[in-house]
Formats: sequence, structure tokens, C-alpha cells
Amino acid sequence: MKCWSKSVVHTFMYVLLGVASQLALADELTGIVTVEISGLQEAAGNVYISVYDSDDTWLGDEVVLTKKVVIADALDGELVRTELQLPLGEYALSVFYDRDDDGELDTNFIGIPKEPVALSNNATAKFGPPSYEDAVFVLGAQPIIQSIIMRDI
Ligand SMILES: [Ca+2]
Repeated sequence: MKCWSKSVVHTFMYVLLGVASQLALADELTGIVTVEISGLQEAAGNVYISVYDSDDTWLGDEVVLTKKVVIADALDGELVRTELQLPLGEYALSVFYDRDDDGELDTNFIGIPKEPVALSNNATAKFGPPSYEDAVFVLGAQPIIQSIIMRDI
């Protein structure tokens, strides 16, 4: 039986190590999503952007991150604009306007939001809450923009 020479085995190992280090590098790459929110130019206070990365955690407490955005500081003309830097991947966002400034999305007794809420891709509710699938987007190395329309309720 023919055996691989030591040098072939070594070369193979170096190739594997090279691939592994490139994968590790890819893990650290981040992308930027600019979130542009319209419909808040008259508003005072804060919006909160929550980032989710799976259907299982969608709209739950387990977020990738939550960012508080002070509307007055982030106003750019008629838009509230902010940037999120995230590892490359798939995400969905929920945005709410904290009208009573208590840091939480107020809901009624059956869980329907009482403060304005919007989602990435401007996904809307059909039957029940909007699905992760409708709100998900891919963040690659190229910066992207999510334009989100807040409607008063
Ligand atoms: Ca609130």
C-alpha cells in the first residue's frame, strides 16, 4: 500500500490550518446597516432598535443587541438615522417609539403594542405578529440601508 509522504501530509495540514484561520477571520468581519426611520420628525424622546438573528428569538427578550436612539440627536432632516455594526449574517430589526419614556414597549392585555412599532423591510402583521421571514435581511460586507416607516397609532 502506498503511503503519503511526510511532506504531503505536512502540506495538507498547512492548507487546513490556512482555511481554519481564514474562517476565524471571517467570523470577525462586520458590516454596517444604516437604519433610517421616517415618521418621527415631530416626535420627542427615544426610539429603541432591537436586533434579532433567528426565528426562535424573534420579538422575544433574547436580542443580539438593543440600541437606544435619542430622536433629537439622530434627526437628519425628516429622518432619524443611526448605524448598527454587526457581524456579517442575517438579521431582523424591530423599532419602537417609546412615547411615554419608560424604556419599554407598552402593550395591551393581549400583547398588542400601544406605542408605534415598525420592523425591518417594513414587514407588517397579517394574522398574528409579523414573521421573522418577512423582516429578515442579509448583512454582507457592503453597507446597507434599512428604511423603516413609523406610523402613529
Ligand atoms: Ca413605553
